[in-house]
Amino acid sequence: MTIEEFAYDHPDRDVAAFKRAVANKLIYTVGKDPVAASQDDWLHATAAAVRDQLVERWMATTRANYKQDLKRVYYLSMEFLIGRTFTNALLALELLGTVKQALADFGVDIEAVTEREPDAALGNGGLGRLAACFLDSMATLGVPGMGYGIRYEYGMFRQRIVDGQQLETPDYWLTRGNPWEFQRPEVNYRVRFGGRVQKRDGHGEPYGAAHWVDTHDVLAVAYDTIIPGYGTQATNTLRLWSARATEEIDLSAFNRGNYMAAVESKNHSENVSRVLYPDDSTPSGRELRLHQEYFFCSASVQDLVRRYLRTHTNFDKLPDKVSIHLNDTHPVLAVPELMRLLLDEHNLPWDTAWAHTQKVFSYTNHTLMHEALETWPVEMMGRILPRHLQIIYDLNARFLASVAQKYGGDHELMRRLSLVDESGERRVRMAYVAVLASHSINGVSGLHSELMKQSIFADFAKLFPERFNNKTNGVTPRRWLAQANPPLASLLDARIGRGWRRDLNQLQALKPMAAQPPFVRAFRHAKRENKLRLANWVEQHMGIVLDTDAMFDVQVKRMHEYKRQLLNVLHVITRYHRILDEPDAPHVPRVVVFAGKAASAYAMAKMVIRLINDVGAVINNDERVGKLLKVVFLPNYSVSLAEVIMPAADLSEQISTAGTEASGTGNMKFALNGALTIGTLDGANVEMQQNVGAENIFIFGHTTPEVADIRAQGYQPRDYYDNDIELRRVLDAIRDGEFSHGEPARYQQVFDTLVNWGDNYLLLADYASYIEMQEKVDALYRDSDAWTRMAILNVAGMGAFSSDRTIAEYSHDIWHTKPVTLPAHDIRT
Ligand code: 4GP
Repeated sequence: MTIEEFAYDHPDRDVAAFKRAVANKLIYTVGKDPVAASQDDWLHATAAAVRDQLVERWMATTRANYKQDLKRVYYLSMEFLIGRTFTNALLALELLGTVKQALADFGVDIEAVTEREPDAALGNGGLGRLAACFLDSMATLGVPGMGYGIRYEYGMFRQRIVDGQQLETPDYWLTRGNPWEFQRPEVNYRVRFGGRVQKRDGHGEPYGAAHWVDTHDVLAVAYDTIIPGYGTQATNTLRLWSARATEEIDLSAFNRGNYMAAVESKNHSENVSRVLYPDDSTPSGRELRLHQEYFFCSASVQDLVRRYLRTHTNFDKLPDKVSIHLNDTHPVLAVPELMRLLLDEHNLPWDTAWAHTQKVFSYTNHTLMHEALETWPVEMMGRILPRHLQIIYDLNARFLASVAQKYGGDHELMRRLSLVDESGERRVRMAYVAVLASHSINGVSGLHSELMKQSIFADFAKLFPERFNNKTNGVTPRRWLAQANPPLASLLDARIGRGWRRDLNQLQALKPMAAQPPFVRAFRHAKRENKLRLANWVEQHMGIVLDTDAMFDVQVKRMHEYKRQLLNVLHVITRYHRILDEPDAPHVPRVVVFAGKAASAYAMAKMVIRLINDVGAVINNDERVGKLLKVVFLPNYSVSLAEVIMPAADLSEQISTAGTEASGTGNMKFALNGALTIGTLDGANVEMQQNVGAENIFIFGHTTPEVADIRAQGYQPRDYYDNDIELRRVLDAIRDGEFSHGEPARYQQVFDTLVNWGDNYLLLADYASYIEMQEKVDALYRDSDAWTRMAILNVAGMGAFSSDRTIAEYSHDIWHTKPVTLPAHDIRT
């Protein structure tokens, strides 16, 4: 069903020619006889044939970028959560139908082949997936951009659920090779660690140039992936760095029979790009993380400076030709690294180097969560990156001197603004380095950008108000609608044309169609197909049969207390109790779907996963409940699984405590695929409400200022427990082992967290309004036409949430880039 309906290739595409190309690749590149080829072999052969076509565009774009001497944007990110590439590439090339037919002629099913491709899961969550959407939009808009990151050998861990609990296993995604990347052994840079700093003769102190000596070096080797634009020839590059030892094995140790010692140093060096760092709540491996951050920053900055110097003889034009964007603080070491190169290697005076640096850098903040705001112990940084620490000190001294000049000796202010936190173990505040070095600092939704100015950067926002701005996130409609949702995509194509792929505002044309019964039916039919697809997935992978008439109520995202999956569980249990109490009442059947990974060291998040599974086990096996309620936790949430889940949702749960979710992007993907949102006024939900209309979204709960008030007045969660009988029954059920019979005390801690230990994220304060809103959701679902009309109006209102809009704003307001000019491409839009 899916791919067939979606195929829309040029009629003159030559299936026979493509077959020859694939057969050639299979035989001469993969080295397999077609009669013996596995699905993986077909995938590799087909990918190689498809890649050839991308390469032509790629080279044309690169040539044009050089010729037009355009300003380039370097998007530095520790994470790129790309997912699969195969279908995305076929859609970009408008080759899906051709390839499907070519493979079918060989007796090969394209969907089976597609399923063999592993996800490139080089990211933890929203921040990494946003980076991937941005690459897609930059290419589509012709922004001369390049992503820089790390080629982790092991991406995001695979999650298995065993006895209801999360089990992490390594994700070795490169087992069968990666057909999309080009290794560039000749593009390599020496990245230095440790050692010590010597003053350089003839340069004045302070702020002079220096020699960094006696270092331990690691090589960064480039791997390039092509990022095709949609409906354009423009094609960009994602360059990922892999660590190589500068010296191969120690042969003398090897000859002495000491095999472990022979490879030890090599392994040590190459560990730098081995594993994606789990995330900030894991204390272990901090030092490795610092190595990773510097490793990719140094290689990237060396690379972009080298590229600049290919066409320039001095640095005067650097700010006109180069923009470096910091995706959160993880790449902040690029700041002192650029300064080091300009000062120590290219002999620029400090003031010139710093002026260039400030014009080149811009920074996006993605979270206000305290634990995610990076700081590095001065001791550690001094040991691993002594020259960079020195540069940061010099920056700080100059900065604080200028503050003192302006505000007199306000020591308290200086203490707050200092790049170094002196309050305990001395630590470098990486976000402050980013703010000081950047001409633009943005948050990722209107609300978040405001809160950012009022909270973590309050003092800086007063000093440099002109630097702060907002860029609300977006998602790429190519992957998140065209690719993920063929039934809806082909319906839209038939009714409003194909242009929405590049101009999502065209979805507005759907508005009047919400009143047309045939369209409403067709829309519902598309949703049904998607629900069936998800139900099949669940049956195949989990053996649970879902009723596709039931409302699919979905919460998928990282597991975190602030995202409040636990509040959703409280609602589920409330429903369960109501069904048991009143078996004959007209309950609306629901399937409650969860998916998401918990950081391995985050005990509470893991406990919530277990609770969801335990609650599911009880409810799903309770005959009294039957079809009225099912609870499923889908294992190993990933980009490719999200592509199955998002289109199938009726209800999207975006229920974080107001003021905690920077933006959210899942919220956008769901609404774009025709789910209705139940959510708080948090992150981009606020702007979604404005765009789809307050009457078309289920908003509940306390607002950000109300949350602040409740906290200021001394929040007492126990009052809610004492005064709300239904809530009390739910919490008691958790505490008393209703869902953990063998071990009644298993969830005592969950109970205590909410009732006795302060309920940090105000679940109990929002419970009543959440339940009330869920009742309204049920009432609407009973009227399936009204529900579908509202879903259509949601899709119609999502034009603003394309990452093309976001990137156009970054490009215009922050990077000041012009698109590359290429011959018009003949894709029909
Ligand atoms: C996430 C934020 O939590 C999410 O609200 C936002 O939509 C996303 O970034 C993209 O801006 N942050 C992270 C992180 O993923 O690691 O801090």
